Amino acid sequence: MLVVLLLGFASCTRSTEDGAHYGTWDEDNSVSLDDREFGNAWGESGYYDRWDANSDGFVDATEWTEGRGRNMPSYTGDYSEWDADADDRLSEDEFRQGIYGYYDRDGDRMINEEEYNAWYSENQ
Ligand SMILES: [Ca+2]
Ligand SMILES: [Ca+2]
Ligand SMILES: [Ca+2]
Ligand SMILES: [Ca+2]
Repeated sequence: MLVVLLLGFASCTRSTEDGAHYGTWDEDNSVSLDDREFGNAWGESGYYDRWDANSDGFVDATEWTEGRGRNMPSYTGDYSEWDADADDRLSEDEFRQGIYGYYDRDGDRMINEEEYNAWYSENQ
């Protein structure tokens, strides 16, 4: 399993060398993405729009379940954990916090390049 992960990471690193990726989003050159920088990164890639299938500006539980199966099948958390105000829909802000929490694998509240590449490889 570790070998597979390493190979995946290596190929991902190669494939992103020619594109505008991690360095572009790290606006303050801190070598990590805070939640705002990370939100900009996937905002411009149309990531949220893909989750919000009916384009009403919110990700409801059905859309979330579909998105989870498509983009992060290994995720084991629950929709209610993302829906901070419990109105049964995720605003873009709630969604960003949820995604951010998922991809911040070491829990330091920053997305480093390795964590970013994990998101990128699962979502392009
Ligand atoms: Ca930064
Ligand atoms: Ca929607
Ligand atoms: Ca909500
Ligand atoms: Ca982190």
